[in-house]
Amino acid sequence: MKYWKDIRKAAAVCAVCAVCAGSVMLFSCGKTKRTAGAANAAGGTVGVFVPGVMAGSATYEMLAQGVERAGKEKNVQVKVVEAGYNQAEWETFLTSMAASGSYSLIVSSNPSLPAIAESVSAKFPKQKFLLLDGSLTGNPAIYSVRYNQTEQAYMAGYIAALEAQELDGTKVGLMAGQEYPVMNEIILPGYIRGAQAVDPSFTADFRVIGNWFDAGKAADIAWDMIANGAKAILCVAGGANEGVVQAAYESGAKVVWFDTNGYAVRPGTVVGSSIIRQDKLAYEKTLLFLEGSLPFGAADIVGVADGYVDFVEDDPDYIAAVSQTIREKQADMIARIRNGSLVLQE
Ligand code: RBF
Repeated sequence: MKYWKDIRKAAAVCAVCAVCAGSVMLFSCGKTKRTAGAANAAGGTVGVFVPGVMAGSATYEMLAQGVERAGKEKNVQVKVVEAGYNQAEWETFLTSMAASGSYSLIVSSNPSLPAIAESVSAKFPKQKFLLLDGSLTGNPAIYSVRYNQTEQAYMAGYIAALEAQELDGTKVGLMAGQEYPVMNEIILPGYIRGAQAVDPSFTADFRVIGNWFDAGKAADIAWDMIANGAKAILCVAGGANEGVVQAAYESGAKVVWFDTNGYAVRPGTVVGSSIIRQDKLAYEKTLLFLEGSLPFGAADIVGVADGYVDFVEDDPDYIAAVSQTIREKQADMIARIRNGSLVLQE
């Protein structure tokens, strides 16, 4: 967890500026993407804090879509604000949003947000937060819900290994935008576990780009992974994923997608999509807030059995790209998770 402490320390320095600049910062630093719905005096505006940019990052696009759908349904204004890729600025940015007093609720998503929101909450205890894809209990102003990413990564590792076997390989790859505790402690181990359930001799080549946008660097690294024997690569790198797909396409390797359905990105190269239903979760939890029943202080986890983590098996591009034998093996494994005979707890 040291990583987040460092980020928070850096952000704390900037927080002084935030107090001086007040809400002006909010509109000068970041980009207000869109405002939807009519203002509602009872509900106030719901703010979506995007820690990064939406383009290329499916988790953030789904987040905004879900919140906007709930806002529209309840006639509540939703404002989506992109904080950008400079993570040292995020706390300052979030502080400005809370300081503005404009938001009845601030919704955000990623595993670094609980620590940042908790720090902002200490200064602005009335500000309510809904955090997805992160976890924190005990703060009466924060509700969080995360995904069972052991399940999500296991399903990705299983299909990656089955496809690698077809190409006579015993190595799979994982390309991450950056390292963070959930990546190192949950996603990577879950991925390896899935691959080794196919064959215990599988190893994983884990690489880190250092950002969530550099597709050129991602392609260079992917070429190196493929040259070193990785036959299928899981991408968890936002907009940089495109570079991995290009390298895999040109070299005959395969790609597994994370968070959304990615088969259409490159039919025949993308052979798996291990997804989260963040749009649905964001919609439902925002609606709960607008109805006055979001259980602040609590933290939940949702997975395959609840329908928020899944593997896309019915896409025609999946069916065309992956042999029936492999699809049946993948389907059997998923059925075992669904019926509880394969338990992947965190
Ligand atoms: N995922 C993205 O797709 N795009 C991003 O810009 C992005 N930025 C992140 C920044 C931090 C500090 C952390 C911890 C994660 C980030 N993620 C990003 C990963 C995302 O939250 C999630 O873990 C993955 O999408 C896997 O579900």
